[in-house]
Amino acid sequence: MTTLLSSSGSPAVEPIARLAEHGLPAEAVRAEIAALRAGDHDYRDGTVFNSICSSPVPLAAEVFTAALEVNRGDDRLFPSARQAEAAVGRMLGDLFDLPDACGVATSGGTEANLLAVQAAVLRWRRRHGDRGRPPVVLGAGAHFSFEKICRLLAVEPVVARLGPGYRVDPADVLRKIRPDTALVVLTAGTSETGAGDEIEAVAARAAELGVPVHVDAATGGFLIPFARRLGHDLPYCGFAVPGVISLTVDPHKYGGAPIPAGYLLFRHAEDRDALRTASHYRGTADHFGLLGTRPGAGMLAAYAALRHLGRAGYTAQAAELFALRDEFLARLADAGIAPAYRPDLTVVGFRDPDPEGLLAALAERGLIVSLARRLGLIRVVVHRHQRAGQLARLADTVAALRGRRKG
Ligand code: 0PR
Repeated sequence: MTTLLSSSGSPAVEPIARLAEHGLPAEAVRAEIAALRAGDHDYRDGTVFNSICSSPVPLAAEVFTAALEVNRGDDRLFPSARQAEAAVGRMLGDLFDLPDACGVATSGGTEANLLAVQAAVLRWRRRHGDRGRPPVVLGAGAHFSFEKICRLLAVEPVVARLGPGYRVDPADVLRKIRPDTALVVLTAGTSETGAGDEIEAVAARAAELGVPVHVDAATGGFLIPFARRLGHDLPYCGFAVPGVISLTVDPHKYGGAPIPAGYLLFRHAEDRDALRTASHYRGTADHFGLLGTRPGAGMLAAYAALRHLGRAGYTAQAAELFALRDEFLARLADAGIAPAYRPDLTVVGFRDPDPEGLLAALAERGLIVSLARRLGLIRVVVHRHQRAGQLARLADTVAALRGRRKG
């Protein structure tokens, strides 16, 4: 097989144009896969600074690979996955102060957010009928999954502006609520800046107005409760506030579980039940999510991560991540680089006169950071796969590149 060199300098496999009549020996296929994967980054190699996902805890990886055939879409064959899903739901419900948790395992945050909005739309339609686009108030920091969701569900997005620290401005959210608002979406840890919206300030008042709140804690769900336990002054995230009716949390982000593992929790069983689809076969479970055939391995592995780490394990992880973040911020400060905001969680952002140029120069050195385009910020995500030395090297490289430009 021929390998070419792609523009990024990594080997690229020659495009395969057809399905060959005769299959290749396993060794040849392995070689092709190795060539395909040669361009991939390894979380451990000190180059990945853009990702909210990481390598799973080893036990969760072991459980996942041993359960490759488990189809969550057929719980007569694989009752283990249903049981794992229910147990994960109860553990997450407990974490977010919802003792009678009722939820749905999902492929990740996008599907969980979609189902949350769909439940709100169904509720709205019952009250307002089949015509019109249900208005959904979203912070300007909401994840782009909501763009897809608004399009798919014909929902009208009403965007509230951001306040200090890139958290949504609670007063603007409340101003944007109308009598027919179907849902307010708040984010507990945005993907761009890690900002944790002030849920209590908004949800209690929204509840008085009769408007339900969905919390997208896909990114912050495995950080905020533990950071608060460590004494960090972060807004509460959970169901103890009236008005919060659903919450997205992704074990495959900071939960130590492999992809795919997302979860949507509902306060009221009727919201989940509104999403029910019966299968055509007797004895096969009803579906609440979007996907049919789906890996049971995801929930078995998430179960393993949650049981193995426990509250103490996640608290220790949060402590380590915040220490790494603070060392990184100190190293940037030594080089005269100030963050654009005081980070709530593990996402550090700073400005640069030529962000595109900086991004490209870092990529040339194999270092992957992101540019949060709508905010014009260079974005560095601190995660469990990094070591302090790797973040220090990144800070030094950024400083050197900026120095060179000035000189
Ligand atoms: N909500 C929030 C707050 C998120 O951060 C994300 C994903 C989602 C919803 C959607 O979740 P799924 O992607 O699981 O459907 N946040 C990451 C992001 O957009 C996803 C990601 C992760 C992208 C790792 C790149 C990467 O390397 O940054």
